[in-house]
Formats: sequence, structure tokens, C-alpha cells
Amino acid sequence: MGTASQVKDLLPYRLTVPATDPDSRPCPTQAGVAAVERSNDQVADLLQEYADLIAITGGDAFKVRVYEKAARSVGGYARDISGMGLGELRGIPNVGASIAAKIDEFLHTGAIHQLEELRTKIPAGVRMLTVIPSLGPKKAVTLYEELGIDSIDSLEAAIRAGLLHGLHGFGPKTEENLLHGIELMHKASERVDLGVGMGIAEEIVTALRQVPGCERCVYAGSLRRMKDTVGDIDVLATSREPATLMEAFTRLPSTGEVIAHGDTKTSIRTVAGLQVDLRVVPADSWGAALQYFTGSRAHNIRTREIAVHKKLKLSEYGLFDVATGEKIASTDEADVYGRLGLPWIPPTLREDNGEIEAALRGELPPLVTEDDLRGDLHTHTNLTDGLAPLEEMAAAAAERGYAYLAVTDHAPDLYMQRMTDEKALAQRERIRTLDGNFRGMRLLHGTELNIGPEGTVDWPPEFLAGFDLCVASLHSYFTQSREETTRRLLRACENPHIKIIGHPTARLIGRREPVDADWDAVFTACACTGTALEIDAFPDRLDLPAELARRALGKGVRFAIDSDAHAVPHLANMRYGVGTAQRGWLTTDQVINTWPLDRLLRFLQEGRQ
Ligand code: DGT
Ligand code: CA
Ligand code: CA
Ligand code: ZN
Repeated sequence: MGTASQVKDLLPYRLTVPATDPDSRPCPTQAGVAAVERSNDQVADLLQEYADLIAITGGDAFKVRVYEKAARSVGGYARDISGMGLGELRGIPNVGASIAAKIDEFLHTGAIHQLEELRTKIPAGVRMLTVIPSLGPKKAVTLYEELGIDSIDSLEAAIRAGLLHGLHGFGPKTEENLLHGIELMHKASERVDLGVGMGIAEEIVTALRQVPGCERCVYAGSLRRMKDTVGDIDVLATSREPATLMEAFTRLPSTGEVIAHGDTKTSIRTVAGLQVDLRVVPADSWGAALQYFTGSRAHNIRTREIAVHKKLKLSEYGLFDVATGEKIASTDEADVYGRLGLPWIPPTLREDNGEIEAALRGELPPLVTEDDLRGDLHTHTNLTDGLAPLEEMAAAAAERGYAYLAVTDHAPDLYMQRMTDEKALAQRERIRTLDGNFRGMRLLHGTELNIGPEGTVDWPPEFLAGFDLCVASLHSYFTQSREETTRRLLRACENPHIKIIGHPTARLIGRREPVDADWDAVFTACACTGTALEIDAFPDRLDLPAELARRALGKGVRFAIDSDAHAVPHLANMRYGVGTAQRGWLTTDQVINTWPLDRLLRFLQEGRQ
């Protein structure tokens, strides 16, 4: 503790480090981690819940729609609503006086009393019931009032126990539909990581392109936006023989179950359980369909609003003049955006996170691309837990056209890797000898250090000085308090030899939560000390996550997009890191491994003597 707090006191940014008492922090919005929900999203959820509860209690259908529209509008509103007064709230589209008053009440008291009243009448589980396809509000209330069913699980149990027999409006067919709906819901809650989704999508798209009559075939949806997890895969195609294509789709080796088979849309579940929707669209609607099915929903709501303002109507079929019905644009996606008065917006930005505003101002960022990368700064060989020997990794990296490659095997504190000083030094010798043998690619000798629970690392400064590059990562003590984790990361930043923090949150998508840290404090420290944050491209890491990367960007932080490859094929995971970086709005200027070697070397040497 003593040394750690001394370090803290030396830092110019210590003011942003949480005080010893975590409850003494001035306001929750500074708390940092991505888990903190925007007020907009909280309010959107509450308004949607209010709409649902009005519907369930048999309220006015018009009123239900008004609240639903307001919910979407607030959720998609670009400015943060916390701190807004009544007047400003009323300025939000679809927010009238009475909704503004409810939002205002929530912002001041943390609750909306009308909603609280409704909640006392209808248990939360009953509202969950209406999420089941084929179960509307009326039936949900019947189930609750007649049988006391107040959750999806109790509904499932009741059906299986035959309790629904004879209940008015619930025939055997309904029961079957409900059970299937419940099953679908269970499956739908399982999302897969970007790498898994991409693998399946590319296999399917490749197969479909070979089907006779198929003209175009691509994936859209969250996958095209490179979201870190995908719920299902949306494939679009044009074909001279739609029926043949649909038929072929249902017969692919990866197809496990056909959920729905139609002329324009067919849905299957792969043997691994992921849903894939194939839509065959008219060639003439290609651009509009691609725009629509790429999403996100929130982005589409904005593009449709823009259309409405121009007296146009935007749908998956095209952009139409409302007055004349004339089709203005539809075949080409860029053309659809163009006719809306917007530049083409890269899919990775389409989340209604400010991209519409930036596009309107002509200020979309020139996003970093895979072609911009000149090297990889975090890779492993079989000296520790990698699979391939140094020569193979180097040859494969050179094959990718890199100008430099850093080999960063694990350091001794990760005991099972059995790294020693001697092994590290011998590897350095080999790297120096081999350097120049791979298409002129520069080989850098690095290491991936372990940030200990107190923020110290494996080797003393004298030894670290011998490496071209030190990455430092969290590999243990993931459940420390926010304060401890923050201090640990700050201390690593403060070490002049550490130039990159590897996979900073240590999350494993679907398996391990990100560590809790005061990220704003970490970002400030990174910017002050010239420490880059990694975007680890491994598809089950994607770490830093995009939202945090964007926040770090705002603080002037630099980034390294690294493969963290433990085998030759992993070098190709860079695309996922680039997708994540784009979702964080990063440009080449902030990404150190897009820089020419000399600029990178200067960055790596700064402050080390
Ligand atoms: P996912 O599958 O949960 O990872 O996320 P997405 O974004 O792929 O969502 P999905 O598969 O439900 O729909 C694909 C896209 O289609 C979505 O991003 C936008 C568009 N879309 C689908 N349904 C709607 C809708 O009701 N309204 C709007 N505006 N767009 C929709
Ligand atoms: Ca999807
Ligand atoms: Ca979908
Ligand atoms: Zn690591």
C-alpha cells in the first residue's frame, strides 16, 4: 500500500484518482466504467415500460404509441438529457408536455410516480411474458389473473403441467406456439462473438455466391457494423432464381433447422445454434436494403427522420418522394445517403452515436483501416505459450506486408510460461541475427509483462531497458476493487519502460467481465505518460472495447491495434481489432502501429533514459 499511494501522490493527475472512500466520489457519472448507463437510455427504458404497462392494463392504444415513440426518440437523442430543463426536454422530438414532466421527475427524483403505480399492479415478470412471440398483453394478463403466472419459467412449467387446458383463448395450437416461442427466446439470448459470427457468415456467403442465379450476396446487420457480439446474421442477396437460392440455403451443411422458409426471407438455425436470415431483394432495391438491414435501428430511425424532413420516405425498398411516389434512390447505398444530403457513412459508425451530426457537418473521421497497419506490436512464439517458432511468426507477418513486428513473449511472473532472464536474452540474440531476413521487416524484441496486484512488473528497470518494447497486462487479481485496479494501471503507466497496456480491461467476451477501474483516470494517465492502450484484436477480447476507446480518444490517448497472436492464423485477427477501433472513431493519427518505423521508435524510446 505504502509504495502505491506514494506513486499516486507523485502523479499530476492524482486528483482524478478515486479517494480512499469510494462512496465519497462526487457524482456517479464520473464513476467511469461502461456499465454506467446514459440517462437517455434509462429514460427510454422507463418510457417503453410505461407504454407496455398501459397496453397490458388495457389502456388507450394511441397513448401506448405516443410513449413508444417518445422512448425511441429519447434513446436516440444525441445530447445527454441529464441536466436538461423542462423547456429543453420538450425540444426533443415526440416529447410533449406530459412526457417532459415525467422525464423531469425522473431526473430529479429517480422515479416516475405514474409508472411506480402501474408497477404495483403488474409484476415485472408479466411484462416479460409479452416478449414471447405470439403472446400479446391481453393473454399475458389472463395468464396472470387466472393462474398467477408471472414469469416465463412459470409459464413454461404451467404449459407442461397442462394447467392451460380449458383456459379461454388457449387451444393446443396456442400452447405449442408458446413453447416454441419460449425456446426461441432462450436461444436468442445467446449471442456469439464477432469471430464466431464472421466465420459462419463468410462460409454461408461464399457457398451462396456459387448457387446458380445468385448475383450478389453479402452479410449486413451487426456483423457488418463489426459489433463485438452478434445476435443473428443477416444475409442479403439478389438472384435471378430466388427459389433456388432459398432452397440451397436450407440445405447448407451448416444448416441445422429451418425456422421459416419463404420467397423473400428464409431463416435457419445453424447446427451451432445461431440464427441466420437470408433475404432476397430486388436488384433495384439493393442499396436501400443494404442500408436498412445494416442498421443499427437507432441509426435508421435518424436516417428516416432526415428523409421525412425532406418530404421523402425511406424504406428497405428505396427512397421515395412522398408527394409523387417517385423513386429517388435505391440501387446504390452511397446514393441513398447522398440523396439524404449525407456522405456515405461507414457501417462501423452507424449507431446514432453522433455520426449523423458529424456527417451533416462534413466531419466524419477518416477511420483507420487494415491497410493502414504497418506492423503488429503484441505476438507470442513457442518460447512461451505460442504455437509457432519465431521464424514462422516473422515470415507470416512479413507476408502480410508489415514493416515491423514486435515479438512479446510472456515474462517470468506468469509461472507456467517458464520464462527466465536467460531465455529472454537468448531470444533477443536470435531476433537481432534474424532481423533483416524477412522482406526487410524490422523485428523488435519485446515482452508482455504482468502487472502485479500492486502495479509492479516482472523485471527491474535495468532489465526492462534492454527491450525494444514492453507491453504490460493484467493477468491476475481481476476482482480487485476499482480503487486498487485503477492504482495498479496508473502505476504501470508511470513506469517509463511500459509503452503499451495490453488488453486493458482483461475481459473475455461471454466468459469474464471487464475489470472495474476509473477509466477516465487511466486515460488521463496514459495521455500524460505517453502510454498507448491496446486494442487487442482477439475476437473474444476486443479490448479496449469500442466505447472505452472512444472515451480515451477524447482524452488524447494513443492506441496500438495488436493481434496478440499465439499462432500464425491469429495474425489475421487484426480485422476485428480494426473494426473495434473504427467503432471507437479512431484514425491513423492515434494508432501507433500505423506510423512509419522511425516515428514508432521515437515513441517507444521517449522518456526511457
Ligand atoms: P443483432 O442481430 O442483435 O446483433 O443486431 P442487428 O443490428 O443485426 O439487428 P437485427 O438482426 O435485429 O436487424 C438487422 C438490421 O435490420 C437492424 O440493425 C436494423 C434493421 N431493422 C430490423 N428491424 C428493424 C425495425 O423494426 N426498425 C428499424 N428501424 N430497423 C430495423
Ligand atoms: Ca443481426
Ligand atoms: Ca436479424
Ligand atoms: Zn496477455
